[in-house]
Amino acid sequence: DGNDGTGTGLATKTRVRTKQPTPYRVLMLNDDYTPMEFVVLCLQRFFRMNMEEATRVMLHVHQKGVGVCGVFSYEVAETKVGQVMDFARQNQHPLQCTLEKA
Ligand code: TYC
Repeated sequence: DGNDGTGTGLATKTRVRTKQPTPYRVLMLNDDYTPMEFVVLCLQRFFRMNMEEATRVMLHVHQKGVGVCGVFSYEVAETKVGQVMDFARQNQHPLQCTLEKA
């Protein structure tokens, strides 16, 4: 409970730190060349989306230019951006993924 448990009444209370990490959005950007199926595969593989969800997000990006893949801590967001960018480069697609403070 934050007291010292000795019954002395000593003022030993401390606040439990509950600070949450700053959330970051991972964004997928549209381009003219990356195949739709490849974007769907990325969303399934790196963001654990099912086919329906991944297709919906991909079509949103295709039509609007940008879409949200998910919201994560900075460390997780940065890792996912790297995974998508590495996978796109390996497959010679210009797909771009980035992050921003949510
Ligand atoms: N615009 C691409 C096409 O017509 C498909 C695409 C969708 C590319 C989403 C990137 O993030 C993206 N083949």
